[in-house]
Amino acid sequence: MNHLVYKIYVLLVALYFFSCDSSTKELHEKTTLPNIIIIYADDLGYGDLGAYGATALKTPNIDVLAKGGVRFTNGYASSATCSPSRYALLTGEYPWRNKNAKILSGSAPLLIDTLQMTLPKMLKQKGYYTGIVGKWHLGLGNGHVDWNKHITPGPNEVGFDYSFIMAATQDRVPTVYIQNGFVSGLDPNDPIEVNYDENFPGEPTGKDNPELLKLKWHHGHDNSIVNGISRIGFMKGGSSAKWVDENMADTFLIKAKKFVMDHKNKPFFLYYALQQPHVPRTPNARFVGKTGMGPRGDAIAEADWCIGDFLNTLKDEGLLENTFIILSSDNGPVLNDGYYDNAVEKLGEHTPAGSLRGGKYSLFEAGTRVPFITYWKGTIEPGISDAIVSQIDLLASIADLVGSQKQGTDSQNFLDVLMGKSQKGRDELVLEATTRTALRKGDWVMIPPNNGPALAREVNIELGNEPEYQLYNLKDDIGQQNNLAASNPDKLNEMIALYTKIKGSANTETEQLELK
Ligand code: NG6
Ligand code: CA
Repeated sequence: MNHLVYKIYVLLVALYFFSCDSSTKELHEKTTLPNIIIIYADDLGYGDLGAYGATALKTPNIDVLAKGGVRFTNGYASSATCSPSRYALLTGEYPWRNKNAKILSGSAPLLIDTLQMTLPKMLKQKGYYTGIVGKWHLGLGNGHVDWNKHITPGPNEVGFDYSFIMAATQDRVPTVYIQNGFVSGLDPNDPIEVNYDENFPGEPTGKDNPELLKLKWHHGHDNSIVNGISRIGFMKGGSSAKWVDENMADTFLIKAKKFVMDHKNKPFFLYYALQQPHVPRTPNARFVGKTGMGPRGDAIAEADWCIGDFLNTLKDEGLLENTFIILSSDNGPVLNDGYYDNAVEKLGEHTPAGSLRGGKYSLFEAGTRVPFITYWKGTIEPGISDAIVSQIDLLASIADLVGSQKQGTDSQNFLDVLMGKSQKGRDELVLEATTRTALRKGDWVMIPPNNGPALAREVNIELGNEPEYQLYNLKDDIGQQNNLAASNPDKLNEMIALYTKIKGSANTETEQLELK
């Protein structure tokens, strides 16, 4: 259906059913607003998918989405790490505006203000049933969480009707699922305690008890041991509630499918936040050895299978024609992120970042430029778009789709671009990596001087830090090899002026220090 006509139709019907009795309302809800699903991977790189050029690694199910929808070649996460990206995805605000938007510990307080506008809140106001299944990593509670009681505020207080989450990351305690604010499967006689400063007396750790480990830590990750894997942070108790890493993908998939089945008769929004291929990479036995690339490749194969199975549910239920799906990743790829899992050794010819420079944590392109696919059977025409799109714009764009005026601070409406109707994406975008920022405008990227290390040694990723300004033209130099700052002062000054105008006084303390 023509997009504009569709929107007018949605608006008229929405106006109509607000004046109807509840049974008429229900009837119309079924045929009006589309379901919306965000499928969000963790640390999946620009080059990790078949649809984005991978050949050694096969991702047939995600490729179906890419081939049947719009595959964006210039799609961005808002940060090169998880929590800031997810913050921006849900709030439409640049993470560098919030000084606490950094990689959060498992006991960090909720990062989103409960008064802030969020994507699920906006959709809820429009009558959607909203849910999150998977990785949260946006903090919980007010700083002193008792994991044995109602854990609040959390996702349910910022717009989600339903939540089934892991609190932070697979490598951080507490290693339990939390459903609607309560630890799932917890035995009250075996209470959970979490501490990020010190261990509980007598509890084994990866550092002191390497003989108990089935997966050895490489850097960090030497605290409490759960399921033979040592984590970040200390945890005690909660035995019956602890997750089994190898079953995590299936657990999230089952919950995501159940969410769809339970709410298929009215508009729903699902944020399906897969944990793969973040460390520790623990594919189920069904996928072990499938790619020859070790756990990282196998975890991506597993994620791809999960997405295929999930899409089959939508198909079987006849929902694909009425569901807008967005697939992306929270940041770029990393190989050794703290465990000896052969990600480097077994990589072979595969290039997780494609032809981009850097990776997770980096201000270079591979930090934030990620797979970005939109799919809506029968509504979005298949194609490839080179328009610059950012996850930060999903709030304003989806608001437009459902007829809401709500917006986040930095979120702009690019609905037509997401629908493949226009190629005119963002003019400019601030890129972020652990509070350092850069500017992309058109084909150009400017990275301000930064005295931080050029290379993150342990993960072996170039961070984009240089004591001098960097200026790259991505059209000719996608791998960011030729710094044109000295040879093109006019462009450099134009970029600096725009960057300063956008960032204003919001420069973070870290950056000011590093720029001094
Ligand atoms: C880092 C962890 C890394 C990963 C990252 C968060 C160490 C040494 N490294 O601090 O393993 O957990 O945080 O990743 O602890 S993210 O994708 O959730 O941002
Ligand atoms: Ca991540």
